Amino acid sequence: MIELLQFRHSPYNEKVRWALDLKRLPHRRRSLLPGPHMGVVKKLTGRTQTPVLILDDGSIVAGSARILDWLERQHPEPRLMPDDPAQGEAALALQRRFDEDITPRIRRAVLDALLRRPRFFAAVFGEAESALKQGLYSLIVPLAAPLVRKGNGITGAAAIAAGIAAGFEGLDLVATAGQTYLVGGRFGIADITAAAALATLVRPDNSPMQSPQPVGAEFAELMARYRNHPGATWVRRIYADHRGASADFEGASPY
Ligand SMILES: N[C@@H](CCC(=O)N[C@@H](CS)C(=O)NCC(=O)O)C(=O)O
Repeated sequence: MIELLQFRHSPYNEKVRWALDLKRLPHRRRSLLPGPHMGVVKKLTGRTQTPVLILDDGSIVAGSARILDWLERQHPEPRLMPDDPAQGEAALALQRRFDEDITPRIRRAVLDALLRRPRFFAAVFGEAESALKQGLYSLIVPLAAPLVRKGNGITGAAAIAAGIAAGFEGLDLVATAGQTYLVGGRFGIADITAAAALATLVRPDNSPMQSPQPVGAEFAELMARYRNHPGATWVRRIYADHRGASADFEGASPY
C-alpha cells in the first residue's frame, strides 16, 4: 500500500493529506518526529524534508508540489487543476508563491513560538506517542532548537517579525477571494495550498491539525493576532466546505 511519510503539523504535509483524502486514494500514513525523522527520510530521498510518498513499487515521490502533480496525473478525479491552461498556470504560480515564499516565512513565526515551549512542541508533533516518549522528546527539543532555528532561517527578531507579517500577507491574499475560490471560480490546488498554509495559524475546527491543550502561551498569542482577519474566515469556510478530514493521522486511511 502507498505510504505517506509525514509530520502531523506541517502545511506541506497537510496539503498532501488533503489531496489524498479528496482523491480517496488508499494509503497509510506514518508520522515522524522532527529530528529523528532525518535518518529515515534521507535514506529514501537524499534530503530530509517531508512529505514523502512511497509508491507500491518502492519508488519515491517527494515534495508537496511533485506529489500533487503525480496525484493529478495518476488519479485525475476529482480534478484539482483548472481545465483552462492559463488558469492552470495561475494556480501553479499561486502554489509556488505560498510554497516557496509565504509558507516558509510563516513557519518561522510558528516554529519560534513552538520551540519556546518544548513540552508543547513535543505534544504538537508527537500527539500519537506515549506520554513517556513525548516527555523524552521534549528533553531533546531545546538541544535541537538552535539547529531547527538555523535550518528555517529564524535568525532573530526581524525574521520572526517577517514571519508574522507573512501570515497577514497570506490572509490578505485569500481575503480577496471573499466567498469564492482563488483561481477559476472552482475549488482546486491553489485553495488547498493556501488554506493548508494558513491553517497552521487559523486552526479551523475541522482541520486534523488541532492544537493539543493547553496551548503554549506564545503560540496562543500568535494565533490570536489573526483570529478576526477576513482571510481567516475564508480559511474556515474552505475547510468546512472542502476538507472532509479524516481526523486520524496514523495507519491506513479509511478508503
Ligand atoms: N517545498 C517542500 C517543502 C517541504 C518542507 O519544508 N517540509 C518541512 C516540514 S513543513 C520538513 O520536512 N522539514 C524538516 C527538514 O527539512 O528536515 C514541499 O513543498 O514539500
